[in-house]
Amino acid sequence: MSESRRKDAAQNGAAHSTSTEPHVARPNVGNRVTVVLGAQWGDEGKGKVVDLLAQDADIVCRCQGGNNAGHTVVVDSVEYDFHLLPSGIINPKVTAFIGNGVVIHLPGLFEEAEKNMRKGKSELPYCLKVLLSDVLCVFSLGTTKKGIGPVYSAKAARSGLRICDLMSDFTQFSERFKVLASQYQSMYPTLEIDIDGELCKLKDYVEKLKHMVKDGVFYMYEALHGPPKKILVEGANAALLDIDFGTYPFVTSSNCTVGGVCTGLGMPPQNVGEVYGVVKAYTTRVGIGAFPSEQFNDVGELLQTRGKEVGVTTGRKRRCGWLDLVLIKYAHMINGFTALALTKLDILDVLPEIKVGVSYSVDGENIPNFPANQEVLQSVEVQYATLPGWNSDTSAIRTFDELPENAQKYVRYIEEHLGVPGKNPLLTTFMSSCRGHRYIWGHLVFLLIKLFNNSSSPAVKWIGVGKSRESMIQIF
Ligand code: 2SA
Ligand code: GDP
Ligand code: MG
Repeated sequence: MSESRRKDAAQNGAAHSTSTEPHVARPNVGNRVTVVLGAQWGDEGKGKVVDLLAQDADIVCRCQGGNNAGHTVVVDSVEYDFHLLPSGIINPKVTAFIGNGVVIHLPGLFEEAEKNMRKGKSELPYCLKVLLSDVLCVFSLGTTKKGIGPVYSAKAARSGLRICDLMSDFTQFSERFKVLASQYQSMYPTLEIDIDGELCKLKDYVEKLKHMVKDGVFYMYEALHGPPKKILVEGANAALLDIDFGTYPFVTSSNCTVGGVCTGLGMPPQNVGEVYGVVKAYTTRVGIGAFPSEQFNDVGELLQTRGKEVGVTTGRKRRCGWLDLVLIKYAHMINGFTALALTKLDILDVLPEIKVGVSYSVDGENIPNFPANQEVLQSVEVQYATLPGWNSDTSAIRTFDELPENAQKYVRYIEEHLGVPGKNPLLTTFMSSCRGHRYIWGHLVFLLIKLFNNSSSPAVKWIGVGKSRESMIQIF
């Protein structure tokens, strides 16, 4: 077992023996999963973070969304894009697990596996390592891009098609398929479905899927309660696209926040360990909907072109704006991030000054919360803090200490701003000043203070200054 795995196991063990609440016995929770979630409107660089964390992982899971997601991973200058397969699958030792919360387009799944196999130099049997639990499957509607909304609607209407049904009696599955097809045809009268043709194709998948399908709940239970394992969960889309907490109705159809991990994999909340929030150093949004810090000017242009902000799935240009800490704070309230990974800091290298959204006001009055109503959100005025830029190339930098002072300050500003009331300002300042140093005593002091500090402000653990996993700067 590697040192880090041993530490993980020890931490898990410690969690069941040292309760801080007297009289409340904590059960033996088993292994804990590390979760990676988008903290903005998606495309924060989750794929890269998952690939990095998956280096010594045993299992990498997807728990929600479908092939609307587009996660990029760059390894040895080869760019992979994952839509349904978890990004950590580049590690040949990892088992990819697609949970019940995911909606699957079967042809898309196999095409994606084959495409990435062709790109990779190795002969990774991607498909054979994929396990599907009772996921929903969807036939292409043709009219609605990836069909994510319709298939989740069918799930809620209890007429969805599940892999467990496809793998059982095919006659019964065919009946269910016909009911769903006729429901869709009554909703979309011009929709033509070749029922026999589609059923024939689906039947062919039964053979292909046979070795991959497992009971999801049982699989996860065994993984969580067996020997120590590093289990990663890759969130698709992001907090502000969450069906419940996002900028409704301009959201996706699943829970992209931490609750989606439990419902999408069939596991209890006490098995959730680290929750990484992935934060892009500025904000982007693809598609329509309110975007308070959007910049319709040279800054927006620069972020879009320098950041190559183009949708991985659809090729749409992403809208761009300043980092908005109001919405990151909101995402943190929901997800309880234990740490952050800050990506694309290098894109800000050329800006003389950088703005950060710190609060919203409506009709001149500051508001304490992130507005749920879209018209209100459209009308907010953002108050910005202006920080000095660093005007130098960070892309080759690999340690926090080597980052320009103003870049370090930008990172610390983000952490400090996400602090919650009740936080000790003296400790925060001291922690921040310790964080920049690599000296052992600095680390020890930092850890001790972290231990005794009640703050729920998540620390930035990783900073991205480039596309490859090597370009992630680790801050202890
Ligand atoms: P859907 O297709 O029903 O989930 O669309 C609903 C909204 O969710 C947004 N959405 C996304 N936003 C960012 N990234 C996504 N993945 C691709 C990427 C998107 C692309 O990596 O860039 O290529 O365009 C993604 N998927 C869904 C979507 O814009 C709608 O606002
Ligand atoms: P995801 O959906 O969150 O996985 O993100 P996407 O893959 O859709 O979009 C992120 C884009 O930014 C991809 O093209 C990544 O290769 C790229 N990227 C990620 N991190 C960095 C970084 O730190 N710097 C730069 N320049 N590009 C990055
Ligand atoms: Mg993406």
